[in-house]
This record gives sequence, C-alpha cells and structure tokens, in this order.
Amino acid sequence: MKITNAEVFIGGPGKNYVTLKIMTDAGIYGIGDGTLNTRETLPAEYLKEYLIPCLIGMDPRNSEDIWQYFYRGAYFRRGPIAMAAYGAIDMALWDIKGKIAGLPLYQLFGGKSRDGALVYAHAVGNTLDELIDSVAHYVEQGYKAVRLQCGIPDMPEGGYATGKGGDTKHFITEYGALPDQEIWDSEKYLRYMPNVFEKVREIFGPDLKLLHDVHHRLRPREAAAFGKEIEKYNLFWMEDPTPADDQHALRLIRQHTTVPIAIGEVFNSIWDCKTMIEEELLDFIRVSVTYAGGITHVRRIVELAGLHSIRTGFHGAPSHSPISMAAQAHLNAWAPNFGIQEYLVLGTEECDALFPSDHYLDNGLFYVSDAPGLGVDFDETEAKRYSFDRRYHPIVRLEDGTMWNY
Ligand code: GCO
Ligand code: MG
Repeated sequence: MKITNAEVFIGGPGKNYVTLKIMTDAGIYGIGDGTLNTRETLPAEYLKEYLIPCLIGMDPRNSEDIWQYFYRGAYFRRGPIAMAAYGAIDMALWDIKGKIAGLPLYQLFGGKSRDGALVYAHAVGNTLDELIDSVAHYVEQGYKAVRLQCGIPDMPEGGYATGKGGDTKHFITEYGALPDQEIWDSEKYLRYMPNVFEKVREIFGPDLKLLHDVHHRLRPREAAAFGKEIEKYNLFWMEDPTPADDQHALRLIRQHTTVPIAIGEVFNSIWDCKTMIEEELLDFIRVSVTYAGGITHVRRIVELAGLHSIRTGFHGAPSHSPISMAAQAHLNAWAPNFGIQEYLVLGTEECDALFPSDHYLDNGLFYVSDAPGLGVDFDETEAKRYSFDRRYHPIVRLEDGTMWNY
C-alpha cells in the first residue's frame, strides 16, 4: 500500500483550519488537522514544501516509522510549527489505519475505558452577574463542568483571563486587523477573582466542577498565594498559572498550595513536559494532538503522565478543527488516566457541513463515533467556500507599557 498524493486546505467558517488529506493507492484516504492558531500558513507551507514530497510512495500503515522519519530525521526538532505538521500527517495515517481495520480508533488503542467523556464549557461574563447567567445556561444544558472567566472591575482594558468582551472576541482580532492591545493589572485580578468562585459555589453548590484559566498572567509567588487562597472553593483546576516556559516555577506553586494545576496547551513534545510530569508538578496535562505531534506522540505523553497519577485535560479551544477533536475523543474514550476535555461548541451548521461526523455531546458527556478511523470527514466542495484570512492574538501590556504574557 502506498501514499499517492496529499493536499492541504486552509479555511473554514470564521477559522483558518489547516486540513491535510492523504490519498492512497487502495482508494482509502485519511484526514488530519494542522491548525496552529494565528500562524496557520506556516505548518501548511511546511507540509507542502518539505513533508508531502517525502510522503509520496511511503506505506501509510507504517505510521510510527513515518513519525520517526520526520521527527528524528529533522536536524532542527520540535516547536509548534513542525509538530503541528507532523500531527496532521499522523492523524491522517491513523485515520487510514482505522479504515483498513474497519474499526474506530479507540479500538486500536485498547478499547473503551468509559462510555462518555466529561467535558467542560466556557462560561464568561463582563460582570459577575453576566458570568452567573452564563454558568446557569450551561448547567441547564446538562454540563457538569464549567470554566469561569469574569470581567474584573476597574481593569484598565479587559483581557483573556477577565473574559471582557466575551470569549471569542478575545481569542483573535478581526480579519485583516493588527493585534488588539489589552492592559493588565494582576493586583486587581488577584483581589477580585476569589469573590467570583465564592459566589458561583454559593449559587450552584458543591457538585458543579469549576475550572479557571489564569492564562499565564501571574508571577510564581503570586500564583502560589492565589492557589492557596482559592483552595476552599474546591476548583477542578487552576490552569496555566504562570508562563509555560519556566517549568521550575511550578515547584514554588506546589510547595504552597494543593489546588490542582493544569498546564501544557503550548507544549509540543514529551521533552517539553518531562520535568513537570516526572516531578509531579501538575495534575492535568493539556497538550493537544494537533501541535504535540499527533496521536503517536500524545499517547506517549499520556502514558508517561499516567505513571505519575496525572490525568488528561486536552486543549479544545475553537482553534482545533473537528478532526483533532475527533482524534482526542478516541484518546479520551481509551485513556485510563482520562480527566476532562475542553469543549467549545464548534457546531455551527457550516462547520458540521465541512466536517460531517457522528460524534455527539449529551448531558455534559462526549460520545465517540463508532465509524472506522477518526469518524469525521472533510467535504472538499464545502471547503471551496473558504480561504485564508490573517488574524492575530491580542498582545498584553502592563499599565506602564511593559509587555506581558497573553
Ligand atoms: C484555552 C486556551 C485558549 C487559547 C487559544 C490560543 O484554555 O482554551 O487558553 O483560549 O488562548 O487557544 O490560540
Ligand atoms: Mg488555556
């Protein structure tokens, strides 16, 4: 069996999804997601210029060797661009493998460890009242876990962690515009946020799982103090308390608080996660199959995490296409150390038309499709409606002008 051709598509409803389609001489094809939010053309070009020419003629069943060929074979390794490109190839090869076997991917990993996978929704509000309405909305729909991001009174110009302006507006700028700027003040945030958890707990009770994303905004000592202060609200996790570059910062946070820590959405390889996993500095690993090198590599990270009682909490922001969400759904069904899945309703009619699938959400749990392979398809006719439009994440400064972490 041989790979005969592969093509890359960019675009989607309101998103620059990077979709790879690999064709074989057996008439079977596979699809993969290489979307790197706000830098989408880079993995796409890497695929087109360097990787696809090598893929042609390879046996698609040798997904492990192909992964090693690209990763080990490259002198300059890792990084989000390369790993997203390998991730797209790897997902497509697993899709082909599943289709050859006539089995959904979770069966190839070892079968199901659970019926449905717990997901969390994003509740946001410019004000605490708005946030409470947003939580109520998700609770009514049956969600058992919600992430809380709330506007902070007097914050100079709201930001991601504050949720000002709503979630989607702050992921990225409008098409064509240069980066938005946010002004951040950690002290105001640290003073206000505990009230938010207190109020939400008071209204919604002890069972609802509450998560919060600090989005890399704090210094290690601030994060340690914050974690200690919010322990009483029994959060499911505190995410990305400090910038991910410094894994050692987590040691200080760990010494001072038992609040569960989730980190890793910007990590690309097992080498990036190794210190924090082996030292048990976190509770949930947030890598995604897209920019952590696909199913082959993420399974290694999941296994390593399992040895250290660390659970999964894969990244699932809307920047991931339904293809990587499907790949993660199969891992979630199998992984003995599954924790939770971030889930944003991509589900516009346009998105479903572009990526048809039978995966579904019911009562706060995600159910994986039994179709062979990834269980999601890509409609090339629909794809013709979309093209690439440049977008940026906002940048963040402190009030005196100092650059800060988005
Ligand atoms: C999350 C993430 C996202 C990122 C976005 C960047 O936890 O969902 O932090 O919101 O900001 O994916 O591209
Ligand atoms: Mg996050």
